[in-house]
Amino acid sequence: MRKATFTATVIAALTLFATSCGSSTSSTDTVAPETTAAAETTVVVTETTFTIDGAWARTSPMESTVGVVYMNITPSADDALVGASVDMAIAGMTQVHETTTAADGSMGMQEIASIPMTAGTPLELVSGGFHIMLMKLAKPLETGTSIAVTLTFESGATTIVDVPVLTEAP
Ligand SMILES: [Cu+2]
Repeated sequence: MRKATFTATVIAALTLFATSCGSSTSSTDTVAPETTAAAETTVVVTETTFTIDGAWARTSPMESTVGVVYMNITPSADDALVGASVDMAIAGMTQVHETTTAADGSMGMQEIASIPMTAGTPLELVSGGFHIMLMKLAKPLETGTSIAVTLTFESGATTIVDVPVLTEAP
């Protein structure tokens, strides 16, 4: 039954196509809706899902004005992490960092504009690697609280992660 229906639909579509191509004077009217339909098909939005696990922020010592956030982000499609942010009431500035090792072996870190992500593979934000840096903390991060961290991806997608403040990795 299904096969028969499908065939009938194809024939109908072909007939319609032939009709629109065949007439030249009324083609503007006929072609316009087809163009719209095609455009709508192209614009189908494929939603990328981001699976987050192991998210945590390290408790900051009383005098500290910086904090750090770690997590694993697994995208369902290739993408790139291009930014992170938190409420200004928590930290005045948030950056995505990479840990670097200088020629003399000393460790440092710097802001990174984009971290490529492969579908199905976790991007690990870990101590000694990529991480989210909270700077100009309004007050030290306290264990038992949590921070809403907004992640921004190259595709334009954003996701908000509720990050618990812990003393050590979960
Ligand atoms: Cu950092």
